[in-house]
Amino acid sequence: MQEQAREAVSHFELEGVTGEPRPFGSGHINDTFLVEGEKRCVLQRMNRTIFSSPGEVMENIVGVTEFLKKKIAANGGDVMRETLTVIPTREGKSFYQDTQGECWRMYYLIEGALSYDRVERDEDFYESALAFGNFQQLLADYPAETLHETIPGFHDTKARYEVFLKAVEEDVCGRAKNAEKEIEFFRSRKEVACVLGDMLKAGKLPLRVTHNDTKLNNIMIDEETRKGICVIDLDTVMPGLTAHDFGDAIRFGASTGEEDEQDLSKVSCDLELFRIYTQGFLEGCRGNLTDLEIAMLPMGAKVMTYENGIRFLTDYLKGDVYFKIHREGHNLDRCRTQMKLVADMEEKWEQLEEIVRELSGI
Ligand code: ADP
Ligand code: GN1
Ligand code: MG
Repeated sequence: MQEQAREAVSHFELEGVTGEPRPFGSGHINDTFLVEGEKRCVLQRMNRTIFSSPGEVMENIVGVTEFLKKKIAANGGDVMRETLTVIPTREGKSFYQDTQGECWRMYYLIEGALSYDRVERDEDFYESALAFGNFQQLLADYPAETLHETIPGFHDTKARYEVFLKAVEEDVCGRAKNAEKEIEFFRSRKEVACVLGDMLKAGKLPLRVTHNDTKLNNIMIDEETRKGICVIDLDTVMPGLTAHDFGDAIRFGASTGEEDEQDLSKVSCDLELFRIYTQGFLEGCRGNLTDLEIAMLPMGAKVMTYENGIRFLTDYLKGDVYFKIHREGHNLDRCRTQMKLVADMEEKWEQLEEIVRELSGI
């Protein structure tokens, strides 16, 4: 891939590149490289199994980043650091397709900022919540109808549950026997898959322009000011639910263990981190959430953890075709941490609801 990465770089409107593209970051989806030069950049080979229409993904990203740049400028912010900048190809396109059909894109590196795979400082988690809440507010008047659905039914948990059942039934790799308890765990809670989708269908929850992948490592924290300076990984910006954005951030960042921790005694939902994120997120949303949206925040955490659990399990059963894995059984390990978190949230349910009530005043 190295050779192709180097070749791809030469097609972008960029001077003074030095050295080789180097693997970078820890995302599960795209192949990311750091490119050194006069201005450091990030090169990504987009995952074309997952994103079947890369042109549509890039149209969304160009639209959203240009929109954000106008708002950032109007607020006196730094347009080069507070959102991504798509570097065009020499032909003026937003991505380059190589002879093998692989699609490559480039952004300027957000300098002086880091993304974290776990919460190292509580304040960082609070700042990430402010930034994701603010991101949603900045996009509140984005023309949602112009956004392509880059992954159909991305957070349609009910549809994902059906896909999971089918994977169990087909059992193409003969792995279901290794995951009987896990399969039963999600089956016995199948109502979780419908709660938010049903409320949306009934018109009780508003559809907003959301990020849909609010993992802590999808935000850049400024090394000096420690502010959540830039929201990245914009592949799945689409209409969605506030509870999904809140919930995904909680399932990843408020866990006391890593997403793939094998020692489950280390994994639980930290109430203090839950409180800190809730506070930051509500502040970032600046009072623009409905009471029901706020009341559904704990449910968002549970649903997103359940959803990721069945996604990891489905991928394990299908032979690890979606998420990148780095060891045997990696997706099963990830599935187990999500189960542990769902069970822990169930135990702490009253407390999660109480924290939200207390901080929001609903
Ligand atoms: P994936 O979809 O695979 O998660 P991301 O777009 O999130 O891909 O990129 C993976 C990682 O690369 C991020 O978590 C972040 O650490 C780093 N990264 C991506 N884009 C930038 C950027 N413009 N500036 C700095 N770091 C970046
Ligand atoms: C993927 O792209 P990344 O690594 O930030 C996935 C998310 C999952 C997450 C689990 C497009 O996020 O939906 O919640 O892994 N992104 C996509 O860690 O499927
Ligand atoms: Mg990412």
